[in-house]
Amino acid sequence: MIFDREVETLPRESLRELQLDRLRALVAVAKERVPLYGERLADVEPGDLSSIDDLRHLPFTRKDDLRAAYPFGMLAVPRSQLVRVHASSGTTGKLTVVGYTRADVELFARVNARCLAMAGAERGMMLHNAYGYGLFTGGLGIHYGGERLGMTVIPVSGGMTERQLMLIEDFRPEMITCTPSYALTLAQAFAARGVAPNEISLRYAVLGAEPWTDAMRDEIDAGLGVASSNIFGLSEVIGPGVSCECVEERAGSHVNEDHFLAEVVDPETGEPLPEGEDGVLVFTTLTKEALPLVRYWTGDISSLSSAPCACGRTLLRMARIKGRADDMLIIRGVNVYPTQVEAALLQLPELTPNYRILVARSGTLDEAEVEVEVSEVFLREAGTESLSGDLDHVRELRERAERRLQGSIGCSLAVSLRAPGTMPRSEGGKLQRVVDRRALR
Ligand code: DLL
Repeated sequence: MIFDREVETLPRESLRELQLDRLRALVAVAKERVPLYGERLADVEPGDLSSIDDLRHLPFTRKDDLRAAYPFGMLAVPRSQLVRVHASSGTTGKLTVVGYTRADVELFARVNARCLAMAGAERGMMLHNAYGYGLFTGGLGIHYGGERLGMTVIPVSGGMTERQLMLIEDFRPEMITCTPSYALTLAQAFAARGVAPNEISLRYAVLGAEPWTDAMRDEIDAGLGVASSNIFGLSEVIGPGVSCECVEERAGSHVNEDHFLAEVVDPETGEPLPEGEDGVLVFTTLTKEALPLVRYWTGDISSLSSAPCACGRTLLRMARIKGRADDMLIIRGVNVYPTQVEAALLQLPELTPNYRILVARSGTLDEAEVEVEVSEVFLREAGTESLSGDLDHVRELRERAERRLQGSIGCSLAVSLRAPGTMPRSEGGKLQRVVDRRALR
Protein backbone atom coordinates (compact mmCIF):
# COMPACT_ATOMS: atom_id res chain seq x y z
CA MET A 1 0.00 0.00 0.00
CA ILE A 2 1.25 3.51 -0.82
CA PHE A 3 0.20 5.98 1.88
CA ASP A 4 0.69 9.23 -0.08
CA ARG A 5 0.38 7.80 -3.57
CA GLU A 6 0.50 11.04 -5.52
CA VAL A 7 3.69 12.44 -4.05
CA GLU A 8 5.44 9.10 -3.56
CA THR A 9 5.09 8.35 -7.27
CA LEU A 10 5.63 11.88 -8.63
CA PRO A 11 7.78 12.07 -11.80
CA ARG A 12 11.26 13.10 -10.66
CA GLU A 13 11.18 16.38 -12.59
CA SER A 14 8.03 17.50 -10.76
CA LEU A 15 9.54 16.40 -7.48
CA ARG A 16 12.61 18.57 -8.13
CA GLU A 17 10.37 21.57 -8.80
CA LEU A 18 8.51 20.98 -5.56
CA GLN A 19 11.82 20.66 -3.74
CA LEU A 20 13.13 23.91 -5.23
CA ASP A 21 10.01 25.85 -4.16
CA ARG A 22 10.34 24.47 -0.68
CA LEU A 23 14.08 25.09 -0.51
CA ARG A 24 13.59 28.75 -1.38
CA ALA A 25 10.97 29.11 1.35
CA LEU A 26 13.25 27.34 3.81
CA VAL A 27 16.17 29.68 3.10
CA ALA A 28 13.97 32.73 3.58
CA VAL A 29 12.60 31.53 6.92
CA ALA A 30 15.91 30.19 8.26
CA LYS A 31 17.72 33.45 7.48
CA GLU A 32 15.09 35.52 9.13
CA ARG A 33 14.48 33.47 12.24
CA VAL A 34 17.63 31.50 13.12
CA PRO A 35 20.63 33.66 14.08
CA LEU A 36 23.15 31.08 12.83
CA TYR A 37 21.54 31.05 9.39
CA GLY A 38 21.12 34.83 9.43
CA GLU A 39 24.93 34.94 9.44
CA ARG A 40 25.80 31.96 7.29
CA LEU A 41 23.22 32.61 4.59
CA ALA A 42 23.69 36.39 4.58
CA ASP A 43 24.80 36.36 0.94
CA VAL A 44 22.15 33.94 -0.30
CA GLU A 45 18.81 35.18 -1.60
CA PRO A 46 16.07 32.56 -2.14
CA GLY A 47 15.66 33.83 -5.71
CA ASP A 48 19.36 33.08 -6.40
CA LEU A 49 18.56 29.37 -6.26
CA SER A 50 17.70 28.54 -9.85
CA SER A 51 17.73 24.75 -9.54
CA ILE A 52 17.95 22.20 -6.78
CA ASP A 53 21.58 21.64 -7.79
CA ASP A 54 22.40 25.08 -6.38
CA LEU A 55 22.07 23.50 -2.97
CA ARG A 56 25.74 22.59 -3.31
CA HIS A 57 26.70 26.23 -2.77
CA LEU A 58 25.04 26.44 0.66
CA PRO A 59 27.06 25.83 3.85
CA PHE A 60 26.76 22.65 5.91
CA THR A 61 25.20 22.51 9.37
CA ARG A 62 26.92 20.20 11.86
CA LYS A 63 26.15 18.59 15.18
CA ASP A 64 28.52 21.06 16.84
CA ASP A 65 26.28 23.90 15.63
CA LEU A 66 23.36 22.34 17.50
CA ARG A 67 25.53 21.77 20.57
CA ALA A 68 26.69 25.38 20.56
CA ALA A 69 23.05 26.53 20.46
CA TYR A 70 22.00 24.11 23.25
CA PRO A 71 19.22 23.76 24.16
CA PHE A 72 16.90 26.00 22.09
CA GLY A 73 19.13 28.42 20.15
CA MET A 74 18.47 26.91 16.70
CA LEU A 75 14.68 27.13 16.90
CA ALA A 76 12.90 29.06 14.18
CA VAL A 77 9.79 29.48 16.35
CA PRO A 78 9.31 30.77 19.92
CA ARG A 79 9.82 27.98 22.48
CA SER A 80 6.16 28.33 23.46
CA GLN A 81 5.17 27.05 19.99
CA LEU A 82 6.73 23.65 20.64
CA VAL A 83 4.34 20.85 21.48
CA ARG A 84 7.14 18.31 22.00
CA VAL A 85 10.86 17.98 22.59
CA HIS A 86 13.06 14.93 21.89
CA ALA A 87 16.77 14.56 22.44
CA SER A 88 19.50 12.15 21.44
CA SER A 89 22.53 11.31 23.47
CA GLY A 90 25.86 11.43 21.74
CA THR A 91 29.07 9.84 22.85
CA THR A 92 30.11 12.98 24.67
CA GLY A 93 28.39 15.36 27.07
CA LYS A 94 25.23 17.26 26.31
CA LEU A 95 22.19 15.98 24.48
CA THR A 96 21.20 17.12 21.02
CA VAL A 97 17.79 18.72 21.49
CA VAL A 98 15.08 18.80 18.84
CA GLY A 99 11.74 20.60 19.03
CA TYR A 100 8.47 20.00 17.18
CA THR A 101 5.56 22.32 16.50
CA ARG A 102 2.10 20.86 16.08
CA ALA A 103 2.67 20.75 12.32
CA ASP A 104 6.03 19.01 12.84
CA VAL A 105 4.37 16.30 14.95
CA GLU A 106 1.82 15.81 12.17
CA LEU A 107 4.68 15.56 9.63
CA PHE A 108 6.48 13.08 11.92
CA ALA A 109 3.32 10.93 12.00
CA ARG A 110 2.80 11.16 8.25
CA VAL A 111 6.32 10.14 7.19
CA ASN A 112 6.22 7.22 9.61
CA ALA A 113 2.81 6.14 8.34
CA ARG A 114 4.37 6.11 4.87
CA CYS A 115 7.32 4.03 6.08
CA LEU A 116 5.17 1.45 7.86
CA ALA A 117 3.04 1.16 4.71
CA MET A 118 6.21 0.73 2.60
CA ALA A 119 7.21 -2.15 4.87
CA GLY A 120 3.89 -3.99 4.48
CA ALA A 121 1.58 -2.43 7.08
CA GLU A 122 -2.10 -1.94 6.37
CA ARG A 123 -4.92 -0.23 8.18
CA GLY A 124 -6.32 -2.51 10.87
CA MET A 125 -3.13 -4.49 11.46
CA MET A 126 -1.67 -4.65 14.96
CA LEU A 127 1.74 -3.11 15.61
CA HIS A 128 3.93 -4.26 18.51
CA ASN A 129 6.16 -1.20 19.01
CA ALA A 130 9.27 -2.14 20.98
CA TYR A 131 11.29 1.01 20.26
CA GLY A 132 12.04 2.94 23.43
CA TYR A 133 9.52 5.60 24.45
CA GLY A 134 10.88 8.79 25.93
CA LEU A 135 13.40 11.34 24.73
CA PHE A 136 14.49 8.84 22.05
CA THR A 137 12.50 9.52 18.87
CA GLY A 138 11.94 5.83 17.98
CA GLY A 139 9.02 4.95 20.25
CA LEU A 140 6.79 7.99 19.84
CA GLY A 141 7.70 8.53 16.17
CA ILE A 142 6.64 5.04 15.14
CA HIS A 143 3.68 5.16 17.51
CA TYR A 144 2.14 8.21 15.88
CA GLY A 145 2.91 6.78 12.44
CA GLY A 146 1.06 3.57 13.25
CA GLU A 147 -1.95 5.45 14.59
CA ARG A 148 -1.92 7.78 11.59
CA LEU A 149 -2.04 4.76 9.27
CA GLY A 150 -4.94 3.28 11.21
CA MET A 151 -3.10 0.46 12.95
CA THR A 152 -3.71 -0.79 16.49
CA VAL A 153 -0.51 0.25 18.23
CA ILE A 154 0.76 -1.58 21.32
CA PRO A 155 3.21 0.81 23.04
CA VAL A 156 5.42 -1.85 24.65
CA SER A 157 8.71 0.10 24.53
CA GLY A 158 12.03 -1.76 24.86
CA GLY A 159 13.15 -4.29 27.46
CA MET A 160 11.43 -6.90 29.65
CA THR A 161 11.84 -9.58 27.00
CA GLU A 162 9.65 -12.19 28.69
CA ARG A 163 6.75 -9.76 28.75
CA GLN A 164 7.32 -8.92 25.07
CA LEU A 165 7.03 -12.61 24.18
CA MET A 166 3.86 -13.01 26.21
CA LEU A 167 2.23 -10.00 24.55
CA ILE A 168 3.20 -11.20 21.07
CA GLU A 169 1.82 -14.68 21.80
CA ASP A 170 -1.41 -13.37 23.34
CA PHE A 171 -2.24 -10.34 21.13
CA ARG A 172 -0.95 -11.84 17.85
CA PRO A 173 0.34 -8.62 16.16
CA GLU A 174 1.25 -8.76 12.44
CA MET A 175 4.08 -6.22 12.65
CA ILE A 176 6.92 -5.48 15.06
CA THR A 177 9.14 -2.42 15.25
CA CYS A 178 12.44 -2.38 17.21
CA THR A 179 16.20 -2.29 16.68
CA PRO A 180 17.62 -5.20 14.64
CA SER A 181 19.76 -6.29 17.58
CA TYR A 182 16.66 -6.47 19.78
CA ALA A 183 14.75 -8.37 17.07
CA LEU A 184 17.52 -10.95 17.28
CA THR A 185 17.22 -11.07 21.08
CA LEU A 186 13.49 -11.73 20.71
CA ALA A 187 14.05 -14.40 18.04
CA GLN A 188 16.54 -16.17 20.29
CA ALA A 189 14.17 -15.93 23.26
CA PHE A 190 11.35 -17.50 21.21
CA ALA A 191 13.70 -20.29 20.12
CA ALA A 192 14.75 -20.90 23.72
CA ARG A 193 11.06 -21.31 24.62
CA GLY A 194 10.61 -23.83 21.84
CA VAL A 195 8.31 -21.56 19.80
CA ALA A 196 8.82 -22.17 16.07
CA PRO A 197 8.93 -19.17 13.69
CA ASN A 198 5.74 -20.31 11.92
CA GLU A 199 3.88 -20.24 15.25
CA ILE A 200 4.72 -16.54 15.76
CA SER A 201 1.96 -14.25 14.45
CA LEU A 202 4.41 -11.59 13.15
CA ARG A 203 4.65 -11.13 9.37
CA TYR A 204 6.59 -7.87 9.03
CA ALA A 205 9.33 -6.11 10.98
CA VAL A 206 10.54 -2.53 10.60
CA LEU A 207 14.02 -2.35 12.03
CA GLY A 208 16.55 0.44 12.32
CA ALA A 209 18.31 2.99 14.53
CA GLU A 210 21.62 1.10 14.21
CA PRO A 211 23.66 -0.37 11.35
CA TRP A 212 22.91 -3.97 10.28
CA THR A 213 23.56 -6.19 7.28
CA ASP A 214 21.57 -8.38 4.88
CA ALA A 215 23.12 -11.44 6.57
CA MET A 216 21.70 -10.27 9.89
CA ARG A 217 18.35 -9.73 8.14
CA ASP A 218 18.34 -13.36 7.00
CA GLU A 219 18.81 -14.51 10.61
CA ILE A 220 16.01 -12.27 11.89
CA ASP A 221 13.60 -13.14 9.09
CA ALA A 222 14.16 -16.85 9.67
CA GLY A 223 14.04 -16.55 13.47
CA LEU A 224 10.82 -14.54 13.70
CA GLY A 225 9.17 -15.70 10.48
CA VAL A 226 8.95 -12.15 9.09
CA ALA A 227 9.99 -10.00 6.14
CA SER A 228 11.94 -7.18 7.74
CA SER A 229 12.53 -3.74 6.22
CA ASN A 230 15.22 -1.26 7.14
CA ILE A 231 14.01 2.11 8.49
CA PHE A 232 16.37 5.04 8.83
CA GLY A 233 16.28 8.40 10.51
CA LEU A 234 17.97 10.70 12.95
CA SER A 235 16.64 12.97 15.67
CA GLU A 236 18.01 16.18 14.19
CA VAL A 237 16.17 15.64 10.90
CA ILE A 238 12.95 14.35 12.58
CA GLY A 239 13.62 10.86 14.02
CA PRO A 240 12.54 7.62 12.29
CA GLY A 241 10.67 8.19 9.03
CA VAL A 242 13.39 9.76 6.91
CA SER A 243 13.53 6.64 4.73
CA CYS A 244 12.43 3.01 4.64
CA GLU A 245 12.70 -0.06 2.42
CA CYS A 246 9.63 -1.18 0.51
CA VAL A 247 8.64 -4.77 1.07
CA GLU A 248 8.54 -5.36 -2.71
CA GLU A 249 12.31 -4.99 -3.20
CA ARG A 250 13.93 -4.44 0.20
CA ALA A 251 16.98 -3.10 -1.62
CA GLY A 252 17.64 0.41 -0.40
CA SER A 253 15.39 2.78 1.56
CA HIS A 254 13.07 5.23 -0.19
CA VAL A 255 13.76 8.72 1.12
CA ASN A 256 10.73 10.90 1.88
CA GLU A 257 12.30 13.46 -0.41
CA ASP A 258 9.43 15.91 -0.56
CA HIS A 259 10.32 16.67 3.09
CA PHE A 260 13.97 15.63 3.43
CA LEU A 261 16.31 16.48 0.60
CA ALA A 262 19.16 13.96 0.47
CA GLU A 263 22.69 14.40 -0.82
CA VAL A 264 25.80 12.24 -0.57
CA VAL A 265 29.04 14.20 -0.40
CA ASP A 266 32.75 13.46 -0.31
CA PRO A 267 33.80 13.21 3.35
CA GLU A 268 37.01 15.16 2.68
CA THR A 269 35.98 17.85 0.20
CA GLY A 270 32.24 18.14 0.87
CA GLU A 271 31.60 18.02 -2.92
CA PRO A 272 28.40 16.19 -3.97
CA LEU A 273 29.09 12.69 -5.28
CA PRO A 274 27.33 10.98 -8.21
CA GLU A 275 24.74 8.27 -7.66
CA GLY A 276 26.13 4.95 -6.51
CA GLU A 277 29.21 6.40 -4.82
CA ASP A 278 29.67 6.11 -1.07
CA GLY A 279 29.98 9.28 0.94
CA VAL A 280 28.47 11.21 3.84
CA LEU A 281 24.70 11.62 3.86
CA VAL A 282 23.54 15.21 4.13
CA PHE A 283 19.89 16.21 4.66
CA THR A 284 18.03 19.46 4.21
CA THR A 285 14.63 19.62 5.91
CA LEU A 286 12.21 21.17 3.44
CA THR A 287 9.09 21.59 5.55
CA LYS A 288 10.00 21.45 9.23
CA GLU A 289 8.93 24.47 11.26
CA ALA A 290 10.68 24.34 14.63
CA LEU A 291 14.13 23.10 13.65
CA PRO A 292 14.79 23.70 9.96
CA LEU A 293 18.21 22.42 8.92
CA VAL A 294 20.19 23.36 5.83
CA ARG A 295 22.56 20.61 4.62
CA TYR A 296 22.87 18.74 7.90
CA TRP A 297 26.05 16.61 7.95
CA THR A 298 24.90 13.25 9.38
CA GLY A 299 28.27 11.50 9.44
CA ASP A 300 26.51 8.37 8.09
CA ILE A 301 28.05 6.68 5.06
CA SER A 302 25.72 5.63 2.24
CA SER A 303 24.99 6.10 -1.47
CA LEU A 304 21.90 7.09 -3.47
CA SER A 305 20.09 5.53 -6.41
CA SER A 306 17.23 6.75 -8.58
CA ALA A 307 16.79 3.38 -10.34
CA PRO A 308 13.11 2.52 -10.85
CA CYS A 309 11.59 0.30 -8.15
CA ALA A 310 9.06 -2.52 -8.35
CA CYS A 311 6.84 -0.79 -5.77
CA GLY A 312 6.21 2.12 -8.17
CA ARG A 313 7.64 4.80 -5.91
CA THR A 314 9.87 7.34 -7.61
CA LEU A 315 11.55 8.42 -4.37
CA LEU A 316 15.34 7.97 -4.35
CA ARG A 317 16.72 4.99 -2.51
CA MET A 318 19.64 5.14 -0.10
CA ALA A 319 21.84 2.09 0.43
CA ARG A 320 22.20 0.53 3.87
CA ILE A 321 24.32 2.67 6.14
CA LYS A 322 27.82 1.22 6.15
CA GLY A 323 28.55 2.95 9.40
CA ARG A 324 29.22 6.40 10.71
CA ALA A 325 32.35 8.20 9.62
CA ASP A 326 33.29 8.19 13.35
CA ASP A 327 32.81 4.38 13.63
CA MET A 328 35.25 3.75 10.86
CA LEU A 329 38.35 2.01 12.13
CA ILE A 330 41.65 2.41 10.38
CA ILE A 331 43.47 -0.82 10.91
CA ARG A 332 46.96 -0.80 9.50
CA GLY A 333 45.83 1.75 6.94
CA VAL A 334 42.66 -0.05 5.86
CA ASN A 335 39.27 1.54 6.48
CA VAL A 336 36.97 -0.92 8.24
CA TYR A 337 33.31 -0.53 9.18
CA PRO A 338 31.67 -2.84 11.73
CA THR A 339 29.03 -3.84 9.17
CA GLN A 340 31.77 -5.25 6.90
CA VAL A 341 32.96 -7.42 9.78
CA GLU A 342 29.37 -8.56 10.39
CA ALA A 343 28.84 -9.45 6.73
CA ALA A 344 32.10 -11.44 6.58
CA LEU A 345 31.47 -13.36 9.81
CA LEU A 346 27.95 -14.33 8.82
CA GLN A 347 29.19 -16.03 5.69
CA LEU A 348 30.25 -18.84 8.01
CA PRO A 349 27.23 -20.84 9.24
CA GLU A 350 29.13 -21.85 12.40
CA LEU A 351 29.15 -18.20 13.57
CA THR A 352 26.28 -16.05 14.86
CA PRO A 353 25.41 -12.32 14.69
CA ASN A 354 26.45 -11.98 18.34
CA TYR A 355 29.79 -10.25 17.98
CA ARG A 356 31.69 -7.19 19.01
CA ILE A 357 34.88 -5.50 17.97
CA LEU A 358 37.48 -4.53 20.55
CA VAL A 359 39.79 -1.79 19.42
CA ALA A 360 43.03 -0.84 21.07
CA ARG A 361 46.00 1.17 19.96
CA SER A 362 49.54 0.00 19.90
CA GLY A 363 51.84 2.86 19.01
CA THR A 364 50.06 4.82 16.29
CA LEU A 365 48.18 1.85 14.86
CA ASP A 366 44.69 0.60 15.63
CA GLU A 367 44.58 -3.07 16.58
CA ALA A 368 41.25 -4.85 16.45
CA GLU A 369 40.03 -8.14 17.81
CA VAL A 370 36.66 -9.64 16.93
CA GLU A 371 34.79 -11.67 19.54
CA VAL A 372 32.01 -13.80 18.10
CA GLU A 373 29.73 -16.50 19.45
CA VAL A 374 29.71 -19.88 17.71
CA SER A 375 26.40 -21.57 16.98
CA GLU A 376 24.85 -24.24 19.21
CA VAL A 377 25.04 -26.61 16.25
CA PHE A 378 28.80 -26.15 15.97
CA LEU A 379 29.28 -27.10 19.62
CA ARG A 380 26.91 -30.01 19.42
CA GLU A 381 28.57 -31.47 16.35
CA ALA A 382 32.00 -30.98 17.91
CA GLY A 383 30.78 -32.98 20.91
CA THR A 384 32.49 -30.71 23.43
CA GLU A 385 31.68 -27.53 25.30
CA SER A 386 35.26 -26.33 25.12
CA LEU A 387 36.43 -23.57 22.79
CA SER A 388 40.07 -24.08 23.63
CA GLY A 389 42.38 -23.12 20.78
CA ASP A 390 44.20 -26.45 21.31
CA LEU A 391 41.30 -28.32 19.77
CA ASP A 392 41.68 -28.85 16.04
CA HIS A 393 38.13 -27.99 15.03
CA VAL A 394 38.17 -24.81 17.12
CA ARG A 395 41.48 -23.67 15.67
CA GLU A 396 40.25 -24.54 12.17
CA LEU A 397 37.10 -22.41 12.57
CA ARG A 398 39.02 -19.50 14.05
CA GLU A 399 41.54 -19.52 11.22
CA ARG A 400 38.80 -19.81 8.63
CA ALA A 401 37.03 -16.77 10.15
CA GLU A 402 40.28 -14.81 10.14
CA ARG A 403 40.91 -15.74 6.50
CA ARG A 404 37.36 -14.70 5.59
CA LEU A 405 37.84 -11.30 7.26
CA GLN A 406 41.21 -10.87 5.58
CA GLY A 407 39.67 -11.80 2.22
CA SER A 408 36.73 -9.43 2.38
CA ILE A 409 38.21 -6.50 4.31
CA GLY A 410 41.82 -6.67 3.27
CA CYS A 411 43.46 -6.58 6.65
CA SER A 412 43.99 -9.10 9.40
CA LEU A 413 41.79 -9.10 12.48
CA ALA A 414 42.25 -11.58 15.31
CA VAL A 415 39.13 -13.65 16.02
CA SER A 416 38.16 -15.02 19.46
CA LEU A 417 35.41 -17.61 19.53
CA ARG A 418 32.91 -17.39 22.38
CA ALA A 419 30.35 -19.86 23.69
CA PRO A 420 26.66 -19.34 22.81
CA GLY A 421 24.92 -16.93 25.16
CA THR A 422 28.06 -15.24 26.53
CA MET A 423 28.15 -12.00 24.52
CA PRO A 424 26.14 -8.87 25.40
CA ARG A 425 22.62 -8.81 23.88
CA SER A 426 20.39 -5.86 23.07
CA GLU A 427 18.13 -5.23 26.05
CA GLY A 428 15.79 -3.21 23.86
CA GLY A 429 17.85 -0.32 22.52
CA LYS A 430 20.86 0.17 20.28
CA LEU A 431 23.69 -2.32 20.74
CA GLN A 432 27.26 -1.09 21.04
CA ARG A 433 29.27 -3.17 18.56
CA VAL A 434 32.63 -1.49 19.01
CA VAL A 435 34.39 -1.32 22.36
CA ASP A 436 37.01 1.34 21.92
CA ARG A 437 39.87 1.16 24.35
CA ARG A 438 42.00 3.67 22.50
CA ALA A 439 40.78 6.57 24.60
CA LEU A 440 41.89 4.79 27.78
CA ARG A 441 45.55 5.20 27.01
O1 DLL B 1 17.95 6.32 15.81
C1 DLL B 1 15.99 7.42 14.89
C2 DLL B 1 15.41 6.10 14.56
C3 DLL B 1 14.57 5.46 15.43
C4 DLL B 1 15.66 5.51 13.32
C5 DLL B 1 13.99 4.26 15.12
C6 DLL B 1 15.08 4.30 12.97
C7 DLL B 1 14.26 3.69 13.88
P1 DLL B 1 19.13 8.91 16.72
O2 DLL B 1 19.07 8.28 18.06
O3 DLL B 1 19.29 10.38 16.64
O4 DLL B 1 17.83 8.61 15.90
O5 DLL B 1 20.31 8.22 15.92
C8 DLL B 1 20.54 8.53 14.58
O6 DLL B 1 21.38 6.29 14.16
O7 DLL B 1 22.65 9.05 12.31
C9 DLL B 1 22.60 6.61 12.19
O8 DLL B 1 23.96 6.67 12.56
C10 DLL B 1 21.90 5.58 13.06
N1 DLL B 1 20.80 4.93 12.34
C11 DLL B 1 19.49 5.21 12.38
N2 DLL B 1 18.79 4.35 11.59
C12 DLL B 1 19.71 3.53 11.02
C13 DLL B 1 19.65 2.45 10.09
C14 DLL B 1 17.35 7.36 15.58
N3 DLL B 1 18.51 1.99 9.60
C15 DLL B 1 21.67 7.69 14.03
N4 DLL B 1 20.82 1.87 9.73
C16 DLL B 1 21.89 7.90 12.56
C17 DLL B 1 22.00 2.31 10.21
C18 DLL B 1 20.99 3.92 11.50
N5 DLL B 1 22.12 3.31 11.09
